[in-house]
Amino acid sequence: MRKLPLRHVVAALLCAVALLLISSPGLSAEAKRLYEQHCASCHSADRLGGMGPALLPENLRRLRPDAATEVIADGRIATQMPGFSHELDAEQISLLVDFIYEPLAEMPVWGMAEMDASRVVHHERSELSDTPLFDADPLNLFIVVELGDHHASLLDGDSLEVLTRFPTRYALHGGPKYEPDGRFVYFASRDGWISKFDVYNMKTVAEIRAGINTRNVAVSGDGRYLLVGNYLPHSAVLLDAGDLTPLKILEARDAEGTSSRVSAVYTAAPRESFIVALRDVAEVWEIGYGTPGFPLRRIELDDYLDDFFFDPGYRHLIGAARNANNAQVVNLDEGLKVAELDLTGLPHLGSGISWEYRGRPVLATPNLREGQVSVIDMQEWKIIERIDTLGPGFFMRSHGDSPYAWVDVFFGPNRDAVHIIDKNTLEIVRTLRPAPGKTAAHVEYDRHGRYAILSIWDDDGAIVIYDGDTLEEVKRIPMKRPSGKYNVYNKTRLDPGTSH
Ligand code: DHE
Repeated sequence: MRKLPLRHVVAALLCAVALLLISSPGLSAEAKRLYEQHCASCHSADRLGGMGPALLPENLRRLRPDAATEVIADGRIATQMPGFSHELDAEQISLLVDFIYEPLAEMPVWGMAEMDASRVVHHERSELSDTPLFDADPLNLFIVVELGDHHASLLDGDSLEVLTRFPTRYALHGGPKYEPDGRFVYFASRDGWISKFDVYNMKTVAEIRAGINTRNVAVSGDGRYLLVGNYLPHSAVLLDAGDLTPLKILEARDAEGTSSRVSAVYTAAPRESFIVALRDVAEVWEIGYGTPGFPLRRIELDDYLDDFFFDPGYRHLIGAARNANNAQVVNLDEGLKVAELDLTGLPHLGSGISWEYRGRPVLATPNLREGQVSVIDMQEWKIIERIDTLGPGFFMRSHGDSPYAWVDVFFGPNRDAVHIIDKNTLEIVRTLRPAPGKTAAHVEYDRHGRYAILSIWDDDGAIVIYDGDTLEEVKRIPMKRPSGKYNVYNKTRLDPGTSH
């Protein structure tokens, strides 16, 4: 037998000792204990996701372990993930990193049978009135999501009174989506529940759990179908909007079979299609809902795209990867990249808005890493202005009939400030601090552009209603960590000042 050199024997022994140490029950028990203490409340005890995403190797492919170490130590920009370096030392963080990259002994299954079994119809259509139970313009209502105690309020956009307040599933995310006439609205929770709420009758009428860890829901332009995007399983699920029956599971895989989280689903009503954004493969999908069989078209991209904006006609998609220094403009008809934009501040394109500036359509987006709003000419696809703000922003809003655009300063010491930009001069004309010390965020206009409503994003928070012309406060309604608010008319008529 060939003799091994001594240094190889020593190295092999050291490796064996290291492996023993890593897999020793003491260390994994400690990792489990740390996970339960610091991570489970948001990511759930089984690592399948809750308020935070699922922490499994299948879902962490784009995050290298050294980057995961940094995230645990310092937190993650634009998410609720805080840093733990003041509570955990390097060894404890490293144990946690090993723990989250460990495969689960058994991956949970969430297929047709599980979805079907979860589906509940609370009220049959025959039990519901076709006339609203309130006296208000049904197109000027708002849903206001209150994350603080998992409720939503139905607000009359004319009288500025709350018509009803009702419980929602735990941790909603993404905008609730209205069917075209605004009567029914669909909510998605991060743990997979899709709820259908009848605005006229002010009742939740049906629910289904369409995934384990879900991103958002989209409603087809004809109101007949819903598409749900999931991080876990790696799928998009098509539902019948009527009673939420699951119709089809689209497994998220590229042409080579590599599976991917679905980062979000969108409706492109003028194209009669859904657009599916994939997180782990460089593809975007278009699924026709107006054609039998829901045909899938793959558009191959140069890079992963994490965040999207669509031009008003849905001819172009503007997307940015979280780790890139630019954004890509993709012509959806041709399936080709037509331009690149030099956006270094981590644009939050999902919150972008558009308007006509000096005869040209422009897109404006806040940035999550830099205190700057980028204004982009959508004919030539170039940046025409960078408006400095007091810090990185999350949400930007306007209204087709308003001369102003609002942008929050969601991060940093000035998170209680919100800027108002004149859309004709691109200058900040007013900075408001509606509740000093508390985050002010996410503005939405009423149907007519008469009022702009802002959230004080705090458990002891409020919505603050401003006059759209004078910018003076009109009313304040206490609410529990109100996040987004969604006006029926603006959302269903695709007002260019809001997201859809
Ligand atoms: Fe969101 C919308 C992705 C963190 C509040 N968010 C969206 C959409 C996407 C997205 C793709 C558009 C889908 C839609 O509306 O149907 N959000 C992400 C992330 O990837 C990110 C950074 C990490 C994550 O945790 O998933 C993230 N988002 C947050 C938050 O931490 C926020 C502030 C609080 C929360 O709810 O968890 C938050 N996101 C929102 C809101 C909208 C949203 C209020 C809807 C905006 C609108 O007006 O339409």
